Amino acid sequence: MHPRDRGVAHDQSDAPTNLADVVIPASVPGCVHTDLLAAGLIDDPYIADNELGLLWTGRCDWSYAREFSVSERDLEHGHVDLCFDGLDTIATILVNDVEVGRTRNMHRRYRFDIGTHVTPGVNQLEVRFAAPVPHAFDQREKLGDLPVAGGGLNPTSPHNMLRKMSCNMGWDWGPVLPTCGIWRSVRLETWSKARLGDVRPIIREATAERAVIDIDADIEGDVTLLATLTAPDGTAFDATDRTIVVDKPALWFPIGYGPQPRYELALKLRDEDGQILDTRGMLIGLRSVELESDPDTDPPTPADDLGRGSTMRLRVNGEVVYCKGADWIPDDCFPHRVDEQRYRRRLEQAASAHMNMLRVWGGGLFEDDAFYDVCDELGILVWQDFLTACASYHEDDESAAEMEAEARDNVSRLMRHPSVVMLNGCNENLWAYKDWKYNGVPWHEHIGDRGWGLKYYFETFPAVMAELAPTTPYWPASPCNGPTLADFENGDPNANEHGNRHVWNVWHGPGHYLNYFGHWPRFCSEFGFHGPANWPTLERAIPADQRAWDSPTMRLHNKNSRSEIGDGQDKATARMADDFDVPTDFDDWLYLAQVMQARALQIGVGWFRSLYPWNNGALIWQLNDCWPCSSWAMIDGDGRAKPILHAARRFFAPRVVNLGPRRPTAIGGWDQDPGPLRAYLHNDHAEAWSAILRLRQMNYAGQTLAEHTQSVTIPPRAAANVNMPDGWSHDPATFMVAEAEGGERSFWWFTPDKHAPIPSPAFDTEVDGLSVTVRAKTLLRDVCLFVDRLDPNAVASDACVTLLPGESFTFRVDGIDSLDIDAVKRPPVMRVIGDLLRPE
Ligand code: BMA
Repeated sequence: MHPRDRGVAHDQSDAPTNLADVVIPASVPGCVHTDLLAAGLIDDPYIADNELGLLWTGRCDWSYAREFSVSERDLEHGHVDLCFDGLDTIATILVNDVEVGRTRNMHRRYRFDIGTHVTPGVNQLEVRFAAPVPHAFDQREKLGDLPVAGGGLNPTSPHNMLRKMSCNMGWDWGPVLPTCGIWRSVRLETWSKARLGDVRPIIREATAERAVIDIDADIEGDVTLLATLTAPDGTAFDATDRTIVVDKPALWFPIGYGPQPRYELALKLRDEDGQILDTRGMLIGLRSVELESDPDTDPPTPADDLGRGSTMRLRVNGEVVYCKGADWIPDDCFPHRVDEQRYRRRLEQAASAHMNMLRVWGGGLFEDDAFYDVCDELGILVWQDFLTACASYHEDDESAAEMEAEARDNVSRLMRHPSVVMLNGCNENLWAYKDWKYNGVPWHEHIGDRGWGLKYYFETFPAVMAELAPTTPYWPASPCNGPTLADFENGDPNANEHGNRHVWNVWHGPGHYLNYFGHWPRFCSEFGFHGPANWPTLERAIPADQRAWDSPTMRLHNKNSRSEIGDGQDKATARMADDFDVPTDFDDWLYLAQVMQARALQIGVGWFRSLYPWNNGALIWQLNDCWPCSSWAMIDGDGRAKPILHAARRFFAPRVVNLGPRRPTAIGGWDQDPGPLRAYLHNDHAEAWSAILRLRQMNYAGQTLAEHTQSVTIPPRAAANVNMPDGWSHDPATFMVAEAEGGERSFWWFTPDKHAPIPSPAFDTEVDGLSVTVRAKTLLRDVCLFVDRLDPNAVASDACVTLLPGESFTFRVDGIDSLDIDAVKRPPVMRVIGDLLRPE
């Protein structure tokens, strides 16, 4: 359908009176916010404090209407289906004023046969949406309150009471913008004898020798399904009895493990007269995938014995994949604005930082196919959550039927993608049941003997998977200590030794980033550290008089929940004070806050990789943002890479060296000695790594005080470690460097910058076209080149680069025609930590 005719109107009080009963042109796909914005009737909710003036939008009923035409020929088909790919959320559909259906789930596709309600010529369609927010409260009234969390500084909303993107009601990184509208496409489909619905290629086997694919499909009508699979080289394989066997298949691999060939699956429905009645084509990839959760037999780590537990690791085509990546949230509060190009841009940013996995988080969406198509193409593995997050859910018949229908619909739609390697029952719901409080009362006490969602994670979802995607792994929760109900009942869902963990004990806990060394997860699917958005993003969203870290508008654009330290801005500033004297200047604050984020995740990821093969995954919370704000995101709300994304390119690189303690040690702060140190090498590469490892103790003047070199050979996809020599002091006036010839390098600092004898920075800068070379004469820490200060579209190739005296580094700049040489050499473009320390 196309936007036309009567468009959107709202009919409820509580909204600005000048908008009562007005008719507004609507876009489909779209939502009321973006239509109101396009009509100039509201201010952009992402700017300043406009969000606060728009809460009424979620409390109004809205109606979409238009005319559409149907021909005699359409009607001859017998079936005239009105197909909605997404209705947000509580909708009544009327055709020529006759109700043809009701929906209450944003996450499902709907199809209504309206053949008997239409006539040749012009017909009327109306979709009436009931206000989502009152509906959620009404449901709570009707079904009873169940614990819910996640909203951060936003008011707590019962987002668990309706099947709508949870974060839409406000999250601890996102505003309260409850949308309403026809958010995905809508069309008329006419057919007579047969129709091909979803097609599910089930990869029964995929080895270098052969692949066996069963074609499962939803078919209406008495017809034969014909299937042909065409290899990238053009060889075609026909199905026999819906099974296709491919000899010597070109297997699909995650990025860093092999290529991503895709096969074209062509499907046809043929009737007994040989007539083709429906066709479909899709790209698939041939790979096997297993999620291993096995008890340890031997201490599986090169570090000291961490005890026994059970693995959590993913095998693709028989090989364990070390999962490096981040958690994905909806890229916009108005998700219909995220098109293929924007997905591609974001996913390429992830791939550029060597990420091979994204977890699509359960408080968001089952994304559009375009998202998974690009993941297929790039080799990014997708861990897809079922959409439940930080809450408990009713299990009454109606709620359960809705949850099952949603699961079926989306598993059926997404399972064909080779990138989709696992589905996961929920986000934090098992953990919350055991460990969290709701209004001061433990969740399990509040819930009592009522259903709260366990049935979905351990019965409904696995049953749907077994039926529709039997070869795609399923896991009950993130975090979760094992695949069975008994694991949940008898264990700690967020354990180091079993399954996957969320390490929130650092940011939401004691805070100092050195605390990451106190955790030893088998697979860490969430851990993160705040950083503000980049300057042009803030410049767009924060009015000039609010550009201070503690201004009301900066605080409004940081939804992190309040703790004893204060809100998210206070927390970021307290963390900054771990390493620096907190500056008063906003530019300085932004730079240091972004550096803190990059440093923290360098430590966190570096440590988890040091624990390989005990640890098999590090997913950072969170890759992206949905609006301009301060959050844990690596890419800000306007799509700009924060320095952390560049740091990630180094700490997620296939080969890394990391310094750390010899075993997990909770290091509370700089005043605590880490104990004996060790250099850990992780070779996440198909080739063996032979390197000369150079260990040094240096002073801040750049002199080497002690040195040790040693050759190491690490087999493919393996790890090794070398102890720092005994007898090297932990003198705070010194630091340690461990490096291999490939440029892999790690530093260990014994004291924060604010106390370290960091010399006043001395360096030369050479600008050659769009290349900027920095030659260090002194130690330079965390050099950044914020070229987006010169042009909002300009980007530099790296950030947070640390150089020893005598070393140089070249930044390449893109997105700008030429560089202003003088401006490039000084703040706020060129930033070096030493500039911000007190002159001695
Ligand atoms: C976890 C996530 C999100 C949240 C994040 C930061 O709870 O699953 O709900 O945004 O931590 O607090």
